[in-house]
Amino acid sequence: MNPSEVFEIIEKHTKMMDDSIPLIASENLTSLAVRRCYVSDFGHRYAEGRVGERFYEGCKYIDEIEELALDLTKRIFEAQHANVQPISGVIANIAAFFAITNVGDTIMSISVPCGGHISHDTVSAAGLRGLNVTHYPFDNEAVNIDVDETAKIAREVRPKLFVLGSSLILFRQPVKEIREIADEIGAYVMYDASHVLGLVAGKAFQNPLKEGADVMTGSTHKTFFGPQRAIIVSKEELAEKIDRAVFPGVVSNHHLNTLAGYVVAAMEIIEFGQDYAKQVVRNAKKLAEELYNLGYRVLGEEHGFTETHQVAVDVSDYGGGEKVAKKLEEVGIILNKNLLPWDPIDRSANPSGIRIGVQEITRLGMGEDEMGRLAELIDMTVRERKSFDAIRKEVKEFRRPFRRIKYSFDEREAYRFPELR
Ligand code: DSN
Repeated sequence: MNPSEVFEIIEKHTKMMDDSIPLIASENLTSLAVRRCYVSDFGHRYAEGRVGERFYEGCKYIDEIEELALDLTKRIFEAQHANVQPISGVIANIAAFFAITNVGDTIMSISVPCGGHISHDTVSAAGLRGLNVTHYPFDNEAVNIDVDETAKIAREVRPKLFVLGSSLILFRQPVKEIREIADEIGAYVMYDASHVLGLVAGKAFQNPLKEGADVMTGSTHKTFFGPQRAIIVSKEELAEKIDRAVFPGVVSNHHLNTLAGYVVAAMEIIEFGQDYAKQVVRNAKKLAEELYNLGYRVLGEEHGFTETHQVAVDVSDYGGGEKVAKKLEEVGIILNKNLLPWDPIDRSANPSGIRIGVQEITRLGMGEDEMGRLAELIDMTVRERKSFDAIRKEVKEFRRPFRRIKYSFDEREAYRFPELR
């Protein structure tokens, strides 16, 4: 056994990613300033409990960081209450379910083929909480919830909670309309903003809290600039229930190095988030148009293709999502196969679609000018217009100038990594 084996594998992975075009919609890069926090002593410590009410000594500086995290989160999302302790999006969702619902309650959520996250369903967090799940009726062409049909079903099943937000999310969702239905039957509204958190923060997408949601959960590493963890923001009246559901409910210690990284990311979002979010949406729209002009079935055609970082393409004419995603991986274009609204759930091994996210390449500095060439590289591969060896070289060449992380303080100030001891 030799630890250098691990570093060799990490090195190979890093080189692979450096030579690739990263288009997984749930990923992003962190700045050097954020990474600087990962390797700090915070990663060795415990801070169970709330700021100022810890179960361990030695937490006075950790408290300063968590206090900053809470203040910045409330400011960014214009929220009455924040909890920054969940260590992932699913943990945040489980905590929210524990805070708002009881075993045996019914919730409404978006089905996985229509874009919903597994944690909104019985197979994951909702099931762990013992909830019954009714899926929203969905308008496949609009790639969105059918509000009129939802109202009818909701009056019958009387859900305790409406869950909004998705993993395949192209358009704003009808938060105000769902709020009205919820008020009629006395239900809560929760929005899982994991995918769009950075776009909400950058004011390029709906802020669910301002449109009537009671709670918003979200992971902090997709369109937001943070390390992998999550937040819950809510109305003040739910504060105590949410805090108790998080600790001692589903979190004991909460990874304090990434908490510090989250604070730096929140500062980056305040400084650069609006420019970034606008550029992300512009890039996604441009890429969708380019692919459409090349003859691909891009979802959301009648509605401008996308309002987020995502583009969804039906590639069933080319062997389906599995085959296409694997081909693209061979040339260094990394994305994922995805169920589309008309796919049965048991097609998840080879769904009709692919999902493309432009948030990471935007952080690397790509703009609309690059989207035409990116569409061309995707098309060349899917339709096998050249040898994959030749395309792989072109992909590497295309990626070469985009090395630095933009929309960060890194270029203004030098953040030296601490001497490790
Ligand atoms: N399943 C992840 C995705 O959207 O890629 C989110 O957890």
